[in-house]
Order: sequence, then structure tokens, then C-alpha cells
Amino acid sequence: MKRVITYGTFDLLHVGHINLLRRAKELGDYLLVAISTDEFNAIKNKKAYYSFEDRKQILEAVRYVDEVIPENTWEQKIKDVTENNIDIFVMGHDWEGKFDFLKDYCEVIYLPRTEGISTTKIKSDLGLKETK
Ligand code: C2G
Repeated sequence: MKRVITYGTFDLLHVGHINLLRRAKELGDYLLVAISTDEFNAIKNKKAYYSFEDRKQILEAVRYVDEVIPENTWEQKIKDVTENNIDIFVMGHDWEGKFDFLKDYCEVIYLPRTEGISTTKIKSDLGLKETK
């Protein structure tokens, strides 16, 4: 039973997120997603359109996702990996190299992003005022 973890805001869920979640799940048998809280998004200088509760509920409805936990800090990853017996950490390659410190605890895999789609692009295409 290979256990996989990934992190993100997952706001305005789109095919880029779904591709990442599907491929992360395909690497193992169980996918745990740590979704950024609204407070942590503020630290990331991001403001999600949907609340943490809504983003969590939406993710829990995705067939590739087995469990969702909150991401409150940058520093929780080692604890998350060890406490959840994680075998593989997965992120999009925009994070390439940033989480290599986890290699002491699990496999670290960066997957290519899906081109041409992002929450920021959706917001600007809809003419929503940039809320970061
Ligand atoms: N992603 C992707 N293709 C896109 C958009 C996003 O593969 N077109 C991936 C990102 O690379 C990331 C995941 O989907 O792995 C979630 O993206 P975001 O919600 O933007 O997450 P981010 O703000 O990068 O937060 O501690 C890590 C952070 O919480 C990551």
C-alpha cells in the first residue's frame, strides 16, 4: 500500500489540478491532500475565491482523493510525511527542487504542470479584480 501526499490551494478546481491529482494517485494506492487554509493562503500571499471548507469539500468529492487534511504552515511537511506513513511526495514542477529536503523521508516527485490553465488565468479571463 503506497501512500502519496500532495499540497495546494486547489481554488476554482480545474483540469490542471485534476491531472495532478490523477497522476499523484496513479503513483500509489492512497492519496492524501493537504489543502491550504485561508490563513496559510494569506502567508502565501494568495486569496482563494472559495473558503477552506468549500475547497476541502470539493476535493473530497474527487475520485482520486482519499483524504484531505489542512495545510497551516510551510514547516508541517516532514511531520505530515512521518505521521501519515507517506511513501511519495508529489508536486507540480513549478516547485521543482523546493521540497528536496523531504528525500530523507520519502520519494519526492515533481510532475509537469498542465499548460494554459491556472486559477489566476481563470480570474483574469473572467475580469475578476485581482485579489492576489
Ligand atoms: N498545478 C498543475 N497544473 C496547473 C495548475 C496547478 O499541475 N495548470 C498543480 C500545482 O503544480 C500544484 C497543484 O496543482 O502541485 C496545486 O496548485 P495550487 O493550488 O496553485 O497550489 P500552490 O499554490 O502551488 O500551493 O506547500 C505547497 C503549496 O501549498 C502549494
